[in-house]
Amino acid sequence: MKRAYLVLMFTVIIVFAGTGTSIAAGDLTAQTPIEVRIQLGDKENSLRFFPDKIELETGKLYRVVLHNPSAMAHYFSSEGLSRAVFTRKVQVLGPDGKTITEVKGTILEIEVFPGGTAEWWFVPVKTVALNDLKCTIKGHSEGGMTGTVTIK
Ligand SMILES: [Cu+2]
Repeated sequence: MKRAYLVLMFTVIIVFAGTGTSIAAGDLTAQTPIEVRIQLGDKENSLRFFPDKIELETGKLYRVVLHNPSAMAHYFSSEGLSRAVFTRKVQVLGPDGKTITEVKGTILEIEVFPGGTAEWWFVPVKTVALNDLKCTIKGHSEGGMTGTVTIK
C-alpha cells in the first residue's frame, strides 16, 4: 500500500515536471543573432531615429546595428533598455565594415560619430515598455530624437 502510494506520487511528479514551459535553453548568447538596423539621423540631419519604435522579444539574441549617416554625432541612449538586457558585446566597425573593436560589459549608451557604425549584441531578459530612448546631445531629444522600445 505504502509502496503503491510512493509510485503514484513519483509518477505525478514526473508528469508535472514534463509539462513545464520554462525549459533551460543553454547559452542564449550563442544563438544566431536577429539583425535590427537603426539609423541615427539621416543625410538631411533630421533629429530622428529610423525606426523610432523598436520591438524585441526576451530570450533572443539581437545584433542592433546603429548607423549614423548624418553630419553630426548622435547618441543611442535608453537606461531602461540597458537594465532589461544582457549585453554580449558591442562591436565598432571600421570604414571597410570590418570589426575593429569589441567592448564587453554593461552598456548604458552608445555615441556614433558621423558615418560611423556600431553593433550592440544583447539578449533581452525582461518584458518592458520604454519611452526613454533618446539622443542625449543638447537639443536633439527636444528636436524629436526620441523613441520607444517594447520588449515582449
Ligand atoms: Cu543626436
